[in-house]
Amino acid sequence: MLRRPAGAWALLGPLLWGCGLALLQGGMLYPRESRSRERKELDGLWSFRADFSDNRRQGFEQQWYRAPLRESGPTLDMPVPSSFNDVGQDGQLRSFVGWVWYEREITLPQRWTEDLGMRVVLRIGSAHYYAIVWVNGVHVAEHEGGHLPFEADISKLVQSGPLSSCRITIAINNTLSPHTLPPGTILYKTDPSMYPKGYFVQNIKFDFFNYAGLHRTVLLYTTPTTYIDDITVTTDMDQDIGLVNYQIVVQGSDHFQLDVGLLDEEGKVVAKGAGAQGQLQVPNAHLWWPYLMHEHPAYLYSLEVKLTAQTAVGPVSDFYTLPVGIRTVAITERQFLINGKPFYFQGVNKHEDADIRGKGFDWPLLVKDFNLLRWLGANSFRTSHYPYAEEVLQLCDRYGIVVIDESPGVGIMLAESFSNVSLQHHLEVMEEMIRRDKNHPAVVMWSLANEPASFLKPAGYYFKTLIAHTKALDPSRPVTFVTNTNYEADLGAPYVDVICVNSYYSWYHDYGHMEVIQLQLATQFENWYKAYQKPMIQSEYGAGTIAGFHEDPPLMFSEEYQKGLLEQYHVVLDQKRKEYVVGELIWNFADFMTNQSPFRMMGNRKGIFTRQRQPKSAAFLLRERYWRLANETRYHQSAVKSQCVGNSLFTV
Ligand code: GCB
Repeated sequence: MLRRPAGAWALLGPLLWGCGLALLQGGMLYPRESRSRERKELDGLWSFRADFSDNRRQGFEQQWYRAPLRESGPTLDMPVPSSFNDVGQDGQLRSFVGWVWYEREITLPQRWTEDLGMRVVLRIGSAHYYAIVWVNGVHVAEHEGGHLPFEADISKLVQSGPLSSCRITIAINNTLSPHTLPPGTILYKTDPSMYPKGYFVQNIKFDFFNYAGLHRTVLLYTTPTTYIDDITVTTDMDQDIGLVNYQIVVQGSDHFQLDVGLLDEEGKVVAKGAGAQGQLQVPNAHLWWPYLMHEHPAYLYSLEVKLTAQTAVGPVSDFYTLPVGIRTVAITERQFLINGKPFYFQGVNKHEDADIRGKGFDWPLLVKDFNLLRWLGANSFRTSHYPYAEEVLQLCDRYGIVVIDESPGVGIMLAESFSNVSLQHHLEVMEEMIRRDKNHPAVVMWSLANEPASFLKPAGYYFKTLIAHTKALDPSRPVTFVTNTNYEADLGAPYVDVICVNSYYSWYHDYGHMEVIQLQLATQFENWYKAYQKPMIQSEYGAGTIAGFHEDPPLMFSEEYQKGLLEQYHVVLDQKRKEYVVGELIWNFADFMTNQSPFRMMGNRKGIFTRQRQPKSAAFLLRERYWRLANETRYHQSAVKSQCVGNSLFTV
């Protein structure tokens, strides 16, 4: 998190980004209620204004954060969480680039403002892309990056006077530069015969709409002033004894006691410990298994942590409960092992994307997506192309859906985006991401980037450094990035644990010629494997398809073509998965919005579901395939049985 005066930031102008962020300090535990913690969600309507002034700096020049936003001009009602782009009728707001301002006035419970033994924290789940936050006109936080949470301790501010009301102002800039993640460039168009004065566009090198706003919950939560700041859990197995290693960081006092207990799903304590770090041993442990790999997948224990401390204001306790899945992850030259058994990623790539709300978090959508995933027989997905909401990973933990957790390193193409400034930011983003997601059993691999220009000379050093750093932060998970570079030219591939390759045979070339797919795909796998002897994942493949378009013989964009193309891929995947291919992830789970272009018809149509989550023919094809693949492993028998005979697919 970057903290520097808002004024200094504003002087840099709206379209440039600062660099050299300081490394984050402290934990980023998901805010859970407990006996010692409360939370107050600030979802709902906020006041909103986009700064359409020429330099986009009027908000800073007039200090819109100093007084209620309505006093400095007209405001709109803006829902949170949501992207701001698609909720209105204004085309200019849809494509707005620069600073937008959000504001919410709230009343705090009296206790929160009076109890000096209480810490009040403001947490912003995601603000895309650069955010500055004020409370009652006082600058409290700045953050770079659109997909990870940040916090500000606002106790002093809310406890300093008689006021129980609190005005939160958040200015957000969605501009992308060569050093942001994802990167982008601002292009000023200066030909006066074609463009008005000052005209500029935001160019991007990625294929999804650059939605912006407060995409996830904004909330306040409390802890005691001496509190559990961070918990790190790793797990292992010794025969049938589950090993849970924990490390706890406490802030606020050096004199405290920590007690931990591990509870099973029945609430029975199965192990106990004390102190800031230790190992819990669980005889006959229930392992966390992926969906369809076991009759009782996704077993979660609860790690209950109790902190007691003596402070100036008396004895203090803090309680935090963390779900824990006991599982191991390992790779060999040809396999991806979960709990020592070969795991095959039969899954999808997703986007956080839907009508109207854009990238705004939405529970009904989330539940629908998980129901579709399980209907499909998918056991995994990649968070293409950025970290998803924490609630998504929580559901993955609960349902056994395995995750390749991807950073926002998408579209790293320019030489400038491999510079030290960019690398430094990417290192910090990996820290933030690992700090947030490290305890999810569902997360089995980190993906650092999607389709970077990894053939450029600086890419070798860039990925070597980034991968080493990621492994140092988390030695327990394999690391990859997703490539579409030729196997001989890729300078980052030597450092990854698993080779993830995207290819679009018979789509972006050899249009309409599905007969070449098998040869080209087999060649792709064989070349990569010969060069690296590492397990491989087909991390993207697919075809654009307009739901309801039918052509037989198949033509591009018809449902028949999408099915036909997938079937050709599956022939080769079925051969190679017996050797070293450990997964296939379809592009994409659902249609999604992109920038406007003659190559995109209302967005990218490679979904096997429409943007409204209705199936295309390919969804049924894939469903048949995924359940058949599941059938071939021996760990899931009862799951498949219930799928075949039961009314509900979700009894597993
Ligand atoms: C890719 C990208 C993905 C695109 C997809 C496509 O290789 O990784 O972001 O959306 O191709 O449909 O072109």
